[in-house]
Amino acid sequence: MILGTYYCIDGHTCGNPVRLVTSGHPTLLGESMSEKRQHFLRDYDWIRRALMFEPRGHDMMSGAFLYPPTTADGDVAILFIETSGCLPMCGHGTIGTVTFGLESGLITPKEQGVLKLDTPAGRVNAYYEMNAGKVTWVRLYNVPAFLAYQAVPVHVDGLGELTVDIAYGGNFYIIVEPQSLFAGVDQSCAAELLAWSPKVRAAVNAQINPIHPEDSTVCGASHVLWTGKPQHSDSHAANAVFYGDKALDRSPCGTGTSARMAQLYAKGLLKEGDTFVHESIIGSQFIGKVEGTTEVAGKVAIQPSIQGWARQTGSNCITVDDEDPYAFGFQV
Ligand code: PYC
Repeated sequence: MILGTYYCIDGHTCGNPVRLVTSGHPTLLGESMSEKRQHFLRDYDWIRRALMFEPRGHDMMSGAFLYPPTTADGDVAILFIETSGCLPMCGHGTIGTVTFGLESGLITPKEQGVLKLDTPAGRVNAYYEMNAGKVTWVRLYNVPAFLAYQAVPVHVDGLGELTVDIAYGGNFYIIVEPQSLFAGVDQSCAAELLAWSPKVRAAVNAQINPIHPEDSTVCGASHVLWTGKPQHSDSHAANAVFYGDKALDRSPCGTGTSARMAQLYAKGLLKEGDTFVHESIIGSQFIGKVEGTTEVAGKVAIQPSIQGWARQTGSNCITVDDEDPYAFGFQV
């Protein structure tokens, strides 16, 4: 029996996949996208697994469903799906979703040039430029980002002692800067990062398990952000973000860049108004900016913005048939 048929626009944001699912949306209960995300996780997570994992997806696969806005002034709501789960917020996913949604006519803005987005993490405004039916760039004003824990010593089995920071930028990030056990990100260390990251994440969550002070459903450090020197002279820094069980983000990671800017701001290394060009493991760039400062539950936070671009690569009609032994995906 066919359990679902999903039309999708496939593409990428600065190299990382975005699969915008345009049909087959389950009806989700709840007032806010955070509540709808909980309902999806409870009853429909099989759709995420079927569309993200092999044989229909792959380790890095990431996507989104569009929903009607959940706020009076919102244009559209986004539910993020990924191999790592159902994220509260995804920066590269937002840039791709906005691009493909506008280009295909699925999203109609109330006001040209800006979209008010309802995401599980909260309001995100996306400014964009469109030329001859193509979106040239998207700049998203993300949810407030903050440094949650600084200089946490953590013992990682098989690796040793690391010192990490934990910052929030729409998801909680474990930030690992170069130190005696880690020389810094470059393309040749991808295999090591894939092997170490799950251990670092498990050790940090066993010790701390961060919880967002305004939404306890946003909890646990889901991503590990390894930092390093950039390849391009116009980038300020490079990073490689690990997510799920086997993924290294090919984009510079929007929520990760927000978390990194919050960490650097808290340490006095960035100030309000500063631009921060962040590079991915493949050399693609996001332009981040500390737009302003605010507070989250009494903690200093920044208002980050992230600019990037996305391209469509094709369209897809995916079926999930319960007679297929791999209907709900697998990982090797
Ligand atoms: O761009 O925020 C992001 C993101 C999260 C996971 C992968 N990319």
